Amino acid sequence: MPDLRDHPWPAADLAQRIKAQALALGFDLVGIAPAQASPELAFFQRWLDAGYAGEMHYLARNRERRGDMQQVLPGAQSVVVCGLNYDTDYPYSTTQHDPERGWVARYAWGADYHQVMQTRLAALQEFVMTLVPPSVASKLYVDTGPVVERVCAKDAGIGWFGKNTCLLNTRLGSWFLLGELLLTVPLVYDQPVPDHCGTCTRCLDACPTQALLEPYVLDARRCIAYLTIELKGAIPDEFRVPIGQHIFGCDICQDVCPWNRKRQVTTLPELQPRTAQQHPVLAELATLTREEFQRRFRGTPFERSKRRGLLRNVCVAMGNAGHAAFIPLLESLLDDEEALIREHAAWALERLQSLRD
Ligand code: B12
Ligand code: SF4
Ligand code: SF4
Repeated sequence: MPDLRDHPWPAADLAQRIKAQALALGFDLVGIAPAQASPELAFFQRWLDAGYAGEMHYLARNRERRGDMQQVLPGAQSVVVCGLNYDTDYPYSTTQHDPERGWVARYAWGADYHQVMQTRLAALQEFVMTLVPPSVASKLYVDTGPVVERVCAKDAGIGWFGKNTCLLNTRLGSWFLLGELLLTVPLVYDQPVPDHCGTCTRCLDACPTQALLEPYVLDARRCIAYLTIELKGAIPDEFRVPIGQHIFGCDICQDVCPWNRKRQVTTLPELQPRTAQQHPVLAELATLTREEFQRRFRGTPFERSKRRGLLRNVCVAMGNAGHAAFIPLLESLLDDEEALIREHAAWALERLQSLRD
């Protein structure tokens, strides 16, 4: 058998083979961009300067690297961007109003997507390495790397920036996650696609916390996804009522998007909803000990908020649900070991009282 690495492929053939393999590995979208500074990266720097990142200090810590792929992988020439559909055949948050349950963002209903994406990207990386000379370097990232992923994906022709800041694709709407493979080899590149938001402003109008300050600008400090997952301390008072029964993330600005009406669901077993995560019973979550939390949520996106963050959110949701049956549970949380949970339980009891008056 000849070693393919002795016979490097022409850029166009190589690009085609990489894309075909990405699809064979289960990705739903794939595109390739040159690893160069994109004009949209200027927005990222301005966004940080405006303070919209809140406590997500990791974004500012390596801001130069995020703006320059050469610092991430010296000699980088190409970025292969892969998208994974995570939509499943279940209703949108905007149609669900069960006072007994909390609402969880769609991406968090199954296994932790970082793992799901990483396994496939690593397989793609291995495949590419069988086709290129051994001197070619590569790096893969999903979410947590120093890469502004939506910008790479836009450059790779995967979709356009929606006014809700999500990347949208005509076939999948915005229900897809992103991962990248950086390579020090030139490939044939895709072209960005045109904007399809037009005059629509549904996402801006629907956001309950006015986190979308204007089209394409999200103040994370106001976003329910940030408040329920990334924020470690107390949820500012002004957002507790608008959060409603969201206990982990938020999809409202995607649920109302006309591009998400056409549903194409994933068959990947890892991303199928697990009942314990999808629409959990608030009363069950309120009584979880630290050990029970770990057992129930190991390997899931909930590990990020920890018990402390989740129960803080559960208190807020119970207060907003206006359900008198929650009173004894909230009263017992007034004695929780975590001051954060005690404070939010007290707020929720007051809120329930005010709803009954
Ligand atoms: C920090 C972060 C967050 C923060 C801030 C989100 C935000 N909009 O900035 C919070 C916690 C709020 C969040 C929430 C969510 N996130 Co998030 N998040 C990230 C992360 C780690 C960095 C994003 C970032 O750099 N933000 C800073 C802003 C400035 O960058 P940006 O959002 O990419 O915005 C670009 C455009 O808006 C454009 N732009 C800005 N202004 C303008 C103006 C004009 C005119 C134009 C044309 C363009 C433009 O340039 C910006 C870049 O410079 C990425 C992973 C990554 N490493 O990139 C995931 C990521 C963006 N998140 C993702 C997801 C799935 C979500 C949620 C749906 C999860 C949920 N349901 O709770 C929500 C969606 C909320 C929303 N409407 O964006 C996916 C997005 C997939 C997609 N199809 O778009 C990513 C890519 C993770 C992944 N690997 O799949 N997230
Ligand atoms: S995720 Fe929710 S809170 Fe954040 S911008 Fe969208 S609608 Fe607003
Ligand atoms: S709701 Fe409308 S404006 Fe917002 S992202 Fe979708 S199409 Fe664009």
